[in-house]
Amino acid sequence: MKLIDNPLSPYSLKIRMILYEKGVDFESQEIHSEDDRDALLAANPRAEVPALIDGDNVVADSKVIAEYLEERLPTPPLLPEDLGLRARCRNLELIADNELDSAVLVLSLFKFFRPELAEQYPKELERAEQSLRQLFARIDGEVKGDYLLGEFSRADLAFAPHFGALGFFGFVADESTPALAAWVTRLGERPSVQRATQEAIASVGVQHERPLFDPQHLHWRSDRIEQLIRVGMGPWLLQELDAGKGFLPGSE
Ligand SMILES: N[C@@H](CCC(=O)N[C@@H](CS)C(=O)NCC(=O)O)C(=O)O
Repeated sequence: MKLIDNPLSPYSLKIRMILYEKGVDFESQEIHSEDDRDALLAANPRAEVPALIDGDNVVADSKVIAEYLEERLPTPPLLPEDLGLRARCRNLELIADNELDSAVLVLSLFKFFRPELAEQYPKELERAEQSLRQLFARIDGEVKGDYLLGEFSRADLAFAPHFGALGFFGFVADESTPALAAWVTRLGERPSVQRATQEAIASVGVQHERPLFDPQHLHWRSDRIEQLIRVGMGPWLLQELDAGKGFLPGSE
C-alpha cells in the first residue's frame, strides 16, 4: 500500500493515524513540491493529498480512503457495530473534515501562512477566532464519556490533526469547554496520534523548492471558501484569485 500525502495536511495525518491504529505497513510518498503535482494529479484530479494506491486500486479523498481501509482492514474496527452510532460517527467526521478544518485553515492564514493579514484585517481575525470558539462549544457537547461515541472510533481521529495544529498556534480548549479539553488530552495519549503529530512537527519549517503549499499561492476550495466569506475575507479572496495569488481545485 502506498499513501501519497504530506505531513502538514490534516487529512493526510488522519489517514496515517488510521493506518497506525490498524498496524499495517505502508509506504509514504510525500508530495512537497509543485514538481510532484503530476504524480498527485494522476491519483486525484483535484490535486489534493491524500491518495492511496493499493494494487490496482487508486483511492482519493480521505473520507473515501477511510471507508476503503475499514473494509480492507477490518481489525481493529474503527467504526462501531451499531447502525445509529455508525451514522453519528460519519456525521462527526463531517464536522471535523468540513467545519473544523475550514475554521482552522482560516485561522492559520492569519497566524501562519500570511501573518501580515492579522494587522490588515483585525476584525476578520476576531471573527475567525470567535467562529472557532463557537465550534469548540459545539464539539464539547458531542463528547460522550472517554471519546466522541463513548468508545474510540474513526471520528476521534478525524478531529485529532486539527487540535494538533491549533495547539501549535496556542489556540487551546480551556475550562469553558471541559469535556473537550479532557478529550483532546486523551487523544494526545494515543500512540497513533503521537506518531503522526511528531511527523507533522518534524516537517514544519522544512524549506522546499517550489513548495506545494505555497503561502503566496494558496489552493482554496469548498468549505474553506465558505469560512473565508463568513469571517469577511471574501473580497480579499477574490483579489488574490485575480492577482494569481490563489487558485481553485482543478484550475492549475
Ligand atoms: N476532501 C479532501 C480534502 C483534501 C485537501 O484539502 N487537501 C489539501 C491539503 S490539507 C491539499 O492537498 N491541497 C493541495 C494544495 O494546497 O495545493 C480529503 O478529505 O482528502
